[in-house]
Amino acid sequence: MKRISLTQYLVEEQRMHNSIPAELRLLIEVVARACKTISHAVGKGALGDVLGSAGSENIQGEVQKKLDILSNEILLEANEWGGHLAAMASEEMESIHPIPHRYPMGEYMLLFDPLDGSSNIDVNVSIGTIFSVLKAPDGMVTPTEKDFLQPGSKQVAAGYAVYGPQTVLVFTTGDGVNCFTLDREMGSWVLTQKNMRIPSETKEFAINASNARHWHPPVTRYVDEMLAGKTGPRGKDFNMRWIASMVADVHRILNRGGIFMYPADAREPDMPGKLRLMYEANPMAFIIEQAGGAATNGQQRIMDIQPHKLHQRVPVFLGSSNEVELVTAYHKAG
Ligand code: P6P
Repeated sequence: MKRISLTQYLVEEQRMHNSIPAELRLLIEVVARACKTISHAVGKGALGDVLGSAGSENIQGEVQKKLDILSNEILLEANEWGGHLAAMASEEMESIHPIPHRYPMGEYMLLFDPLDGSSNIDVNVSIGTIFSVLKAPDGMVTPTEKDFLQPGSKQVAAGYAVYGPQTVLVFTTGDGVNCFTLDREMGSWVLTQKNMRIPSETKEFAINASNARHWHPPVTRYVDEMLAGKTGPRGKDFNMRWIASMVADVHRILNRGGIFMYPADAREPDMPGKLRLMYEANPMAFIIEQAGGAATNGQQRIMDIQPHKLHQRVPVFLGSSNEVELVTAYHKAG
């Protein structure tokens, strides 16, 4: 494939499909540059005094790592001056972050999990950044949390970066999914995979199996049938992976198929799973569907869910369409 830069890709997409207006192109380039900065900070590890906990908790009641806070600040500072955004929202901040009055407001709203997979930071396992882009409602003057509460089907762009053996940036603007690899010597993002497609069949599933005793019956049925292997009802053997970094599990599934599951379970009856709808499930669902996969909460398409709260959680089943359809059918059968 011809190696082209992120900027050339965005300019050519706009020229050919008129799908990436200038402000959206600026947004994507600014987020990509912020991910490059985060990758550099993450890569320093113990040499950069960035490991360990920050001694604070986020809105989710989770201990914040130093890199969680640093990554959040990098994304805020990178995006507030460009005039492309009206406001931002982050897993690491309780309320939304309007653009400071000293800067012009734009028509987009950016949501992100600045560093997903934090429990893996200190042990050098792949982590990443997830982002989602919505349009500000027409006529909005002062952004409020309510303006963010749009279903995932309203997203105009979504993407993630994985800080792993390679640093990659994967995103969609609604016209397929492309992957860019960071050329660390040149400091540039280079197109390395075009129009990624997820196989509809798979032999690999991802779930935290230590929670098996807490699962609801449809999940237990679905996983047990896979564990029964060739002689069981599925008639084939399955493999399991669980990296505990959603970005890394999703990137593997985009590349070779699979199903990722974080279901609700009996541990917290009032908590519908662990993952957040607005800046984890929705962006990943957009990417997965754009690559030919499926994403549901066990009952309905994730991108059809009408949000009620900025940090609400949702059960997640996403990946190879045939598998997502089967586990969703088991939920509907009860
Ligand atoms: P568990 C990371 O903390 C995260 O939000 C996702 O990236 C990951 O898939 C999941 O939680 C891991 O959760 O319960 O297995 O540690």
